[in-house]
Amino acid sequence: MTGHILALCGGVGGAKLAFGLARLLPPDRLTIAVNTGDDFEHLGLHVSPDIDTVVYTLARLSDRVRGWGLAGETWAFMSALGRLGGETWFNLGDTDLAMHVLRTQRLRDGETLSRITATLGAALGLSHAIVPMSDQPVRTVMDTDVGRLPFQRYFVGEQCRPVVRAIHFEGAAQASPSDALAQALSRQDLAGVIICPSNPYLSVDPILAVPGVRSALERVAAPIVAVSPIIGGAALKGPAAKLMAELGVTPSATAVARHYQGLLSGLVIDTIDVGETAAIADLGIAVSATDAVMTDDGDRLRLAGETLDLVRALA
Ligand code: FO1
Repeated sequence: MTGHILALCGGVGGAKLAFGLARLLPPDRLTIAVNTGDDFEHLGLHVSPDIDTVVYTLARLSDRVRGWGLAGETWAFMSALGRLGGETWFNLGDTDLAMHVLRTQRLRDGETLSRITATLGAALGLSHAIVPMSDQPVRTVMDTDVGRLPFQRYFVGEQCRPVVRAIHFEGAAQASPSDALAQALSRQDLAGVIICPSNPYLSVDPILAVPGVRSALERVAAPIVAVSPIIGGAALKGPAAKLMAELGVTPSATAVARHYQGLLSGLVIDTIDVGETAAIADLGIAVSATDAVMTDDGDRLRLAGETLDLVRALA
């Protein structure tokens, strides 16, 4: 297959597939557009969790157990912060701090998040394009049974315990896609779009909420293929299944297919969900069933390869 691939990506699960895609495709054939709805200001620092998870994962620096942050991290800053009575509900590791301090300083100097992400990625040896969905602030906010919560307060502070009634992407209406995302969407040689196995509601919907993204995807002639983050009715990590149930949706691969209906031409599901093939096919979406759990680098490469195979088959 020739041509360019655009991957839409959130944090941990998405980053694993992005790692596989980056191993299989040269830098000039892949753009990884990342959710920034989880971004927030904390202790005066600009935190971009999903961008950092993708950058650290591709640079092979991420903590494989936590999924976020750096391997071998130390937490002296957090201890000192706690001793002084500072906020300790959100953890910034000692080495991870460098990323946040530099990003914050450069944003204050007027650089775009796109440019900062490119230069910090390059400093870590990355040559693939990891780009924010937008250079304007979009903030995910949760309406819950305990009130309105900014995303990280819900996710980390409250450990996703509150019951979610609705999700908002503040600022989305005023935002525009980053230049690199807009360019990828309008490339003549776009061979496919891959929606990584990230939370559809929390990680992919913010990208689709940026004006122009969904409509551009609807016009894309190339196949759009998603990898289901729901396996056997559960999410491997994170609150996707709990959230779907709270929003009145039974968590399943079929529900993921329905969520993206109108965009998708193909869905990669786990073999455990193969019984859902007919229901998904009824939505006009082609199905490829495989082992969709990514435990090691081999799994990441295999699943990325199988996803590209489905893109190729649907072209
Ligand atoms: N997740 C946690 O569960 N607890 C944390 O204290 C935490 C800190 C943190 C710091 C930097 C960063 O880039 C990510 C961090 N995350 C933490 C992960 C983050 O909240 C989530 O992975 C995403 O926002 C959801 O995709």
